[in-house]
Amino acid sequence: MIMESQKGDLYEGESVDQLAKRMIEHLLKWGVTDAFNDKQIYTILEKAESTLNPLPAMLQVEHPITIVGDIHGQLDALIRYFDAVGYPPKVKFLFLGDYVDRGAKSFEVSLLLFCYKIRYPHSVHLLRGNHECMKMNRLYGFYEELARKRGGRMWRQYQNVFNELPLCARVGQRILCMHGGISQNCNSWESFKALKKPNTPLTCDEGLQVDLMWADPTQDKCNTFAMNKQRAISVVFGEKGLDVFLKKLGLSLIVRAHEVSQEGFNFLFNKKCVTVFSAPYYCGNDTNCGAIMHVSESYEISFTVLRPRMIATPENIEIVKLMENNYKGLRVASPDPNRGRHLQSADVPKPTAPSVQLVPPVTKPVEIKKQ
Ligand SMILES: [Mn+2]
Repeated sequence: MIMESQKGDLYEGESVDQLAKRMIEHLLKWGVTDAFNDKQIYTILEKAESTLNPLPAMLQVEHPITIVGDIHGQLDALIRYFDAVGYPPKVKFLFLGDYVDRGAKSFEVSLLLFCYKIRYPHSVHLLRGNHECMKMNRLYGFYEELARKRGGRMWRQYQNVFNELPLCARVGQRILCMHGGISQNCNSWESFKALKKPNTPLTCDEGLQVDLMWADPTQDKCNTFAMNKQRAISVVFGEKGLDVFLKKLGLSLIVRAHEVSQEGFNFLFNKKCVTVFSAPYYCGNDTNCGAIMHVSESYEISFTVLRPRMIATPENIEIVKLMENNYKGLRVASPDPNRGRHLQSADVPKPTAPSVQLVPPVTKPVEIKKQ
């Protein structure tokens, strides 16, 4: 205890920005927060809350930008992406939520992202996933992790930060990003402008906000919207539903996360919807890649893919072989499977490239205040 108070005292008087800088460096180097006492963590959480608080539920961000899907506490994967493509603020990032639960380092992942948000509010944008809701992260790992590492009171303060996360972001004027999907409760930009960030478990579960965090696309017969039976919440949306939505809002592409994808990304509906999932080897028992998506200045889309990091042992040799087999068909060989694998533009399906080839907006895009 004496040690801890000395550590706090040692840095008495340092600014929140200096503290955030030090925390980023420590997390990147050691992957833990042991050098920081609870008071310092609360300082970061309160600053994150006050930084996010003025933001509307829908952000306007500009490209070039790199979009990151579910991370789920996989700190090493997040750092591998940064290593492969660059760190904030040099590279601008939009995160689509689900920072916590499932993986072992939800605390460290969320803290690292909050520190980046505090230091570079215009280069790091954070959206809310369904796991940044109390009823989810109470049950799927984050609560236990934090109770073990810091105590249950800090988990409560975390909910105050999560409540301030925006729900969606428009990139330029052609792309809309969210964690889950689209909603039949949305007919215009006015719906988005009127949208409030939900701050109770009840308001997380209703209207447009629940679909933004929970909805899934479906290739089934459902052509518009139907109940999302698999998740027992929100909706599934089909191509026709998406077409109407895109047309009404003058958009070309929806980027969402929320579902595991074998290659880390997955296009649907004639490249009008893409899923980006960034946690490779999800939960330790899935053999999926993780990917992040780059949107260039001219709306060209490309991906950086991470293969799951897995070391063969006598116990898991069969699954390692299976994984290797799965990735045979991938388009580019990776010189180092544990580093980012950059697909060349020729190898990447081009959903929306270049901007002139995008489906032209039918309605005139509405100006939305930049963040
Ligand atoms: Mn999710």
